[in-house]
Amino acid sequence: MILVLAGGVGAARFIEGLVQVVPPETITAVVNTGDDMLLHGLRISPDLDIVTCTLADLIDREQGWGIIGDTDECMSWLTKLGGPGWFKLGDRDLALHIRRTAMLGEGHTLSEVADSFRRSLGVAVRIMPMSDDPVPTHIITDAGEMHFEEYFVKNRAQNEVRGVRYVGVEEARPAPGLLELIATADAILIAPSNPVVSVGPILAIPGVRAAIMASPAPVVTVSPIVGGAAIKGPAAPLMRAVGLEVSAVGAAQAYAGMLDGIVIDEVDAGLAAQIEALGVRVAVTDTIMRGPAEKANLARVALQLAHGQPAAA
Ligand code: FO1
Repeated sequence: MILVLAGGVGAARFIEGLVQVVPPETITAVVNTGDDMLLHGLRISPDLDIVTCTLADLIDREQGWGIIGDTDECMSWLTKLGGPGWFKLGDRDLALHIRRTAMLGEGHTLSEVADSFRRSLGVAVRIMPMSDDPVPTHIITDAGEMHFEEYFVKNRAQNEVRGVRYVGVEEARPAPGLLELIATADAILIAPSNPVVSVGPILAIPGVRAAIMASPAPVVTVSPIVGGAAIKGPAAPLMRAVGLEVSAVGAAQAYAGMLDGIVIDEVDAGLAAQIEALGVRVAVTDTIMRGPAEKANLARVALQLAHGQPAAA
């Protein structure tokens, strides 16, 4: 079984590559829920929905989030009635949040909801949240402390970042079965996601980091930083705020002590020796996931690196 630690868009695209090279039933995605929030009284789980809808081929591919062909009738009425309009929820997308809120209200766990959604949408990859307990990511900025989505979407990542807090993480429990999956995985792949606000929350759940360190499975990541910049999203200011260099070296350092290998982009080939000096194996390939062929190649290279073979880029 291959375990993927996943954020949103980058992780979803990476898993689209993996399903081309190994049977989808052998993959489990453990997804960040630090971006989850309550809006309009509804439970929103952006990364779970992005991974599920991408693998179901229902995602709006231009945005990387939201549902293809969606409309905004409900949203325009919500704002007409004085509701917040900064986080766009399409009519089809709203069905996910309404159904999730209803199921949670009936006593189901978030793990059960995630599993039910992926089965209903025909996704063979197993999808689970990092925890059934809420652990919202807060960004500490010059304008105060705020939820990640408030920083990222509402304020367009304009505030100066001073730090990051995973609220309530000390009391959070790993999702049921997660520690056992870590212990028995054949490989643990850390998707090309933001190390601070996507993978960081997963690793901060008590017991998860220790289980990964104790697992015999090789741990391999794909750098989300190419040529000193994030492929998507606010990785740069967030990495800087926690003292990480915004580079493939910084991406490797984010997982210090647990990483066996990292796949870096061709433009960063010059950093390979510096990363290898940290005791981390390096594979160099094209990491920009433009289409199915690039995604499959990236997945193949990551798996080869995990299993100790030289990369055939
Ligand atoms: N991202 C935006 O930049 N603006 C939005 O209005 C927005 C709405 C949204 C709705 C549902 C969903 O599942 C994701 C949505 N996202 C939106 C993406 C999301 O904010 C982030 O990309 C992830 O949280 C980071 O992985």
